[in-house]
Amino acid sequence: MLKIWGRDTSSNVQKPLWAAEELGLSYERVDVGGPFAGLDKSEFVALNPNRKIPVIDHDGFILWESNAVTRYLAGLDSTGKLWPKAAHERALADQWMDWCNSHLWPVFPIVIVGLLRTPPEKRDNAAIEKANEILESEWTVLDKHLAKTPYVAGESFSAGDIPAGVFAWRRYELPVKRTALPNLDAWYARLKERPAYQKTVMTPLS
Ligand SMILES: N[C@@H](CCC(=O)N[C@@H](CS)C(=O)NCC(=O)O)C(=O)O
Repeated sequence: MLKIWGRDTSSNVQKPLWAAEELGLSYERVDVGGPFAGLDKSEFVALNPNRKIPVIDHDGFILWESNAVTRYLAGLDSTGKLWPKAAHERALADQWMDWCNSHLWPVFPIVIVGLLRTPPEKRDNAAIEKANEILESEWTVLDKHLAKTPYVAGESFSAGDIPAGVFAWRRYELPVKRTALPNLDAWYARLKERPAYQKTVMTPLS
């Protein structure tokens, strides 16, 4: 039995949800975090002492950190559908997952919280604009990589596309200034064709 804790509007929760849907895993999701709160409850802290979502319980095995969870789920499938069998492809998938945590995640909340959760009169527009400029220059790095292969790890979609794909939905949906990045556009168009992406990520932002 797979249980996933976390509100489905969270970018980090959408990563394992998307992976689970790609693999056709059955799971139960528990709403916690954001408007549902509950992260400070002792039962939740016992699962994740960091008080963050997502967390999973897979037959009693508890795991947190969205990328680790996504990799774990991907690894459950022995056919390599999401976790490539070739070492260099796996390493590239890993690289781009870590890239999201190091380059996108530290900055994204400034834009998300600023544009979605702050009333216009209280917004720090200069900070939002600056954060968006940083993000655009980060996306340029992925755009250059995607000039070589259709997906981050090579010819096939993999778990490596999941974190960046979750943030790409936000990049294209938010009312921000976007640089022309044709390779990123083409990759994003490919992701949007995936039913699992449509179901778990292409949902209203909040
Ligand atoms: N590095 C962690 C970050 C987890 C994180 O910050 N999650 C956010 C949601 S995206 C959270 O728990 N926020 C509190 C809330 O939603 O109430 C991961 O990737 O899992």
